[in-house]
Amino acid sequence: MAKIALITGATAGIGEACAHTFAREGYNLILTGRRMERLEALAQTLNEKYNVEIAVSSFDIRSRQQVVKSLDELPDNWKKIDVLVNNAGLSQGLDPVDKGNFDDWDTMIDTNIKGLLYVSKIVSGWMITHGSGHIINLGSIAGKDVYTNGNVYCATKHAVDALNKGMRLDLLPHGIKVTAIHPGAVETEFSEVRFKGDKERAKKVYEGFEPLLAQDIAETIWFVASRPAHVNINDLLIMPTAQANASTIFRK
Ligand code: NDP
Ligand code: 8X3
Repeated sequence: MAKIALITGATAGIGEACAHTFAREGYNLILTGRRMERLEALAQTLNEKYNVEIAVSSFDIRSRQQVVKSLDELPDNWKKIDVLVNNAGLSQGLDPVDKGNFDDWDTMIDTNIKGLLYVSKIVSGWMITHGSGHIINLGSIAGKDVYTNGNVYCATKHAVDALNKGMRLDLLPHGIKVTAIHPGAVETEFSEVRFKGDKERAKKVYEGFEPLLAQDIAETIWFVASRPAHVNINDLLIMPTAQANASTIFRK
């Protein structure tokens, strides 16, 4: 029987690349995100290309009610999840703390921390019932380090780092693997979302150096997910060659 992966935030960037990679490897997939039309188009592409089964579920991960209802509604045979990729996340704004926007802070905290927790609680419960599973959390270099004006986004990713360690401890007796992947700059829709649709400003973030691609992270996540049963990669930091830490990028 094919294995199942649930990937949150599969409508763009790293999540979408993970969907392609896991489908290529023969996984059936549950893909989530708010943009249903993108989920449906991706499901059709993957189904045709790789002949795998795809379930899509559209919900706002910030809403506890939507998360619980949407996951609960999945048919029972889709609830034996082998891999959960906790990928949905975002940044909003890049301002010093005195100029930060309360709504942006709520959005980042509700998405990156609380949304990840809602999904993890439900899916880890299913994994415990089935006696196996692997949770892969998308942290960031921003969860290891802090950069100017990154304040709240960095705090949310530090929280993911802590939750990754906490989940690893809590799920250890159940044989469930837990991993955090911490990328540096990856060119996706991330900066466009951070700068609220300002494409020019977003493009500048990746000028003068070669950023990571979503596919680089997807292949790394696949490597982590495909280790033998006795091997767990707890924590992995992956950077563009031109980036040393959160705030030092060598630009030509
Ligand atoms: P993208 O903006 O390209 O993709 C983000 C995904 O998250 C989308 O599929 C989006 O779906 C989903 N998402 C955002 N908010 C919500 C929400 N409220 N409910 C449900 N889904 C949501 O960004 P990336 O692919 O770059 O980011 C993926 C993860 O990687 C994030 O956790 C990010 O913090 C992390 N990361 C990114 C780095 C980078 O440089 N790009 C570096 C380090 C970490 P939709 O809008 O359809 O809901
Ligand atoms: C996304 C990368 O450097 O913008 O987590 O925080 S960064």
